[in-house]
Amino acid sequence: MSTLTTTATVADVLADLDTDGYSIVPGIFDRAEAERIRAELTAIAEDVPCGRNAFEGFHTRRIYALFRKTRLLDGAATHPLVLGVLDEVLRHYQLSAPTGILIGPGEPAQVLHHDDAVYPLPRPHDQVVVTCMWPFDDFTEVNGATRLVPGSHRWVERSPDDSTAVTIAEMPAGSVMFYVGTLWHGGGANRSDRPRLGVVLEYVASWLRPQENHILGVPPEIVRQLPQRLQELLGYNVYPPFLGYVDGRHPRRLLEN
Ligand SMILES: O=C(O)CCC(=O)C(=O)O
Repeated sequence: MSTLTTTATVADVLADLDTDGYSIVPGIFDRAEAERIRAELTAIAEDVPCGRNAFEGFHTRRIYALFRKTRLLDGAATHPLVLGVLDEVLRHYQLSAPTGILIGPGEPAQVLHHDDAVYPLPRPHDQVVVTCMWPFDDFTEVNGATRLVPGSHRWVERSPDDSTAVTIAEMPAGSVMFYVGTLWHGGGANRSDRPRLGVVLEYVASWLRPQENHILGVPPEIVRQLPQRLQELLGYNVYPPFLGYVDGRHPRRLLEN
C-alpha cells in the first residue's frame, strides 16, 4: 500500500518503501497552510526563469537555494515523520537538492530517471538518497503529478521502456511522498492551465556531496537563526569520524563568530 493515512508511522512508510520504493502520506499540512506556502513560492518564482534544458523543463520554473528564500519549509525539512524515516534508511544525512518545481502548462513529461544516478555507484547498493516530494497543489494526472515505476528501486541493469507500467502519484496538496534514490520516476506532463507546484526536499547520506552547495547558497547570517537540526541538514555537520571539518573543528563553530 503506497498511499497511507494521515496517522501513518515510520514503520508504515518503511514497509511501503521496501515493497514499492515510494510512500504517500496525506494531510501533513492543512489546506490553509498549503495555500500559504503555494502563494509565497509562486511569488518567489516570478523572478525565476524557465528551465534551460528538457530535464529542467522549458516551461518549468525551479526555485533553487530554497532555504535562503523562504522560512515556510523549515518545518517540512525537519518534520518528525521525515526524520524518523531518514534515520532508518540513510542514518546520517543532509539536504541535497531542495527545489520548488512549478511545472508550467504545456510542459511534456520529464524523462524517467532515478535521483541517485548523479553518483557513480554500481547497482545494487544501499540507499544513499531519499527524496520527499511535497505537493502544494493537488497533484492530478492532468496537471503533471509525478510519474513512478513501482518496484523499480530493485532494478539492477534494467531501464524503463514503452512496456513499463507507470503509476501517477495523484495526491492532495499538503501530503508528503517519500521515494528512494533508486526508484525510476519523473515529472508528469502539465495539460492544465496553471502551474503545478511541488517541492522536492532530497536528502543524501552525509558522506556524499549534496547536489546544491548550501554553505554558499544560504548565507551564515540566515543559518545562524535556524534550529540546529536544520543547520546540520544544510551542511553544518560532521560525518564520523571527521568528514566535513573546517580548520580541524566542527563547522557549527563558524556560526558562533
Ligand atoms: O516534479 C516532479 O514531479 C518530479 C521532478 C523530478 O523528479 C526531478 O526534477 O528530478
